[in-house]
Amino acid sequence: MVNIVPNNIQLEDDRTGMTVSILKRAFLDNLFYVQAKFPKIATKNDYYMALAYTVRDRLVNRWLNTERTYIEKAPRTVVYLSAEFLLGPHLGNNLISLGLYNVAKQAIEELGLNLADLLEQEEEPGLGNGGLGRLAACYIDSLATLEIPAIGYGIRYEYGIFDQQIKDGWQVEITDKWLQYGNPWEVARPEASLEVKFGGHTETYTDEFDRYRVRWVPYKVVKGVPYDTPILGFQANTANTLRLWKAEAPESFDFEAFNKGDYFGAVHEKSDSENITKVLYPNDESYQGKQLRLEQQYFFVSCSLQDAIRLMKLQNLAPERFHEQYAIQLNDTHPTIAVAALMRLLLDEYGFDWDRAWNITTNTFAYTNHTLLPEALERWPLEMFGNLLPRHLEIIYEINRRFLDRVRIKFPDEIDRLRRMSIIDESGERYIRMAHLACIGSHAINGVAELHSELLKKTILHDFYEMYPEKFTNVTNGVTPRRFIVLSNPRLANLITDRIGDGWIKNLDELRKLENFIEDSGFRQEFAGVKRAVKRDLAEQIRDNYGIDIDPDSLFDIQAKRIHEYKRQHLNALHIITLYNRLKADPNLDITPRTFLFGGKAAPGYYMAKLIIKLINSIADVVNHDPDIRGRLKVVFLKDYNVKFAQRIYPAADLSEQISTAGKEASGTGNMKFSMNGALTIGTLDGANIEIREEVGAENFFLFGLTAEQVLALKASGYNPRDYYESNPELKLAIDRLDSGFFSRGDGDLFRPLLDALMYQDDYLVLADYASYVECQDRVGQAYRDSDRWTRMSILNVDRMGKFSSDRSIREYLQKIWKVPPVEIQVPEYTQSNG
Ligand code: Z2T
Repeated sequence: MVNIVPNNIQLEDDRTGMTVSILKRAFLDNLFYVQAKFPKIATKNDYYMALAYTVRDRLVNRWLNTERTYIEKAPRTVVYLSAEFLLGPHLGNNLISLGLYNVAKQAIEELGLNLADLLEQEEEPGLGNGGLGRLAACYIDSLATLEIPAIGYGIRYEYGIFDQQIKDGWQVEITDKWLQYGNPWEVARPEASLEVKFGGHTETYTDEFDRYRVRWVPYKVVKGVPYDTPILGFQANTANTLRLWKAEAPESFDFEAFNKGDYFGAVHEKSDSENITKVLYPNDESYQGKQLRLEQQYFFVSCSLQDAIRLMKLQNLAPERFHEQYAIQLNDTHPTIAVAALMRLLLDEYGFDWDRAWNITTNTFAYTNHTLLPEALERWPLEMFGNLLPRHLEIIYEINRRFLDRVRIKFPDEIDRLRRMSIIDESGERYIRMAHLACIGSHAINGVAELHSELLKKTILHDFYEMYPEKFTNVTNGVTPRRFIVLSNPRLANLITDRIGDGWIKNLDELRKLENFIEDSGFRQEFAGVKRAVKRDLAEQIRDNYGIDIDPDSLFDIQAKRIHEYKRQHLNALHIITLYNRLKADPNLDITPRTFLFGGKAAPGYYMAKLIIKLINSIADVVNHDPDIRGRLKVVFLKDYNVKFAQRIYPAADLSEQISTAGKEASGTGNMKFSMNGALTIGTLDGANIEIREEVGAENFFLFGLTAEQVLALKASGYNPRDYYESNPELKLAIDRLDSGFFSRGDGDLFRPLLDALMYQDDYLVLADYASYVECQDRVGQAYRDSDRWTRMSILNVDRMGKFSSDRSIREYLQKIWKVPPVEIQVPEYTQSNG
């Protein structure tokens, strides 16, 4: 119970004071005056909110200093355009950035509360699906830490990624009401709202200089309201802004008059506008050509570009300098309509001629591709596109006409090449190919890991590579060590800092100093002790939430990521069945005890992924309850995997499963987070796994499976999965047991679609890689028995993760693409007269 009223407050209104006593006073003040609660009736959420406001008060001065500096100095600015920002909870991260974590912990404890409980209370903004959205969040963290002027623009989804429940082993989706108790980290700026047009038609007219001009007469207008969230740099004065747009009905659209007293109709139309930012589309790597999704994309892009131009006006800069002022990164094709939208603004609103507008546009944009999977490539039905954005369609036709002229010049008499490269797919129903628009409208195109960038040039973007080789580059992904080590694994962070100081947090390459301690058995023991303690914590949480006892000394073998056939959670499942079968055949077999943990959401419409979740839960039911197993194998599907939970998972892992079919995982970023926390990887030569292995050394990485090249060759030579089934008795037994209903209470049909896909198609070569995977897992099991050797390998994984800091990625983007220098923000001093 809160009962201490701190004394010795020096400044009645101090909002920058960060001592324990000032924080206590501020916390109680916020509880009373903002939450309007006294301790007796305050809920845990009230306490969370009181602390959140206490922290927010202490970052506003940096935030406003940053904003003022950017307005005054008008520095060149990175704009990160992304339909997703998978931020995760803010409170802990902000405490760390401000250097307030320990002081706040003490203050909260002195008030009789517990910081961990309050951190747990925060509903995370799950405004993304997975890796792509989380990458955007890591990148804005690093941009602020590196003191780069930057703005993140995105969508303020009212409902983020769904909450996952498991019923009878199946995934059930629940709406994510993340805003229901209020969001203390955002500031609405209704005064900065903008209007976005949709539909209607275009007209031509001649302007006062007798020039031919086009005007767009829309069918409807939607208002975009910005909500700003501060993004603090770590131990920096920079606090950049993440500006997320909410759609509302505009006042200027007089619904009352328009609907002639039809009150119900007017309200109905209002809710129509608000639908645009209602909900995040929960598909990670497959697109559905839904009009509402295109509306979301155009809505936030239009708001963001208008906003960027408005800021230039405030800075007294003319729009012809747009490309000098902004480097805009397109996070996949989702915001790619920006190419046509900027052209429209420059041509129709500012009266530039085509060549000038095009020069500005292509010098502004750069495009990051995040997948090679063909089902993820966005294509909009031409008719839908034209109905929604008639002027943009005209502009895209003109971009395409001029582009194809150039292709004809570079590659004369190649009709097929023109057909392949056109922005318009005319092979059947006509579509707009957004990746083509992105490549043509950008000066740089990058993949997210070395292999991925090479494959882009060789496969889906090959024609564009031949056309514009100079545009292509690679920037390997990275993750922020602030959230994924310091915040999520404080025991490890403290141990590291104890030995090498805290420079590594901003300069992750300094982790290499740990190598000096590898022969120090005291250090190795402490390191192993950290892992054991974290595993115990997780085991306790799993016992509390699932009633399942797991052995903290067993090998924690974890696969946590979106559920997808290409990520092959079912290959992992086949291995579990294999170990189970071995123990059933010989109950006294001496195997390494393992706990298999899974986490991840399936796209609601992706039946096979949902069946994989059911499969894992069904195996768990049998394995966890079979007395012959004697607890040596445990399987748990952890529901509702999200950023908050991920932060608990990575530190507790011994083994990180990165087992995608080679050539399919563009990069992966979970692989980096696990490794940073001392997990060893079992993985294929795919995405960033290759670079992780290069860094940690082949001897500290469990490699298996076909290479990307071998995958292609095998498919080309006529892959027959049944051959693998017939010739491998363990594989055959595993599949037969599934087929017999052994894991589904006798229902031999339950997993039929999955088994058929494996036996007759197996697009992702699960059966082809099975033997290699199981053999590799056997080596993992053996290695774990030599715990000192394992600890050495684990230490070397942490030690050699420097490359995978998102700070390194951002430095590469800055050098290769953005060319934006840092701007130091002056030390904040709280003043009343800060106008
Ligand atoms: C996504 O998370 C990724 C790619 C997508 O392609 C879409 C989504 Cl939602 C359209 C992932 C990749 O699968 C992963 O390999 C990569 O590490 C991540 O993006 C960030 O680049």
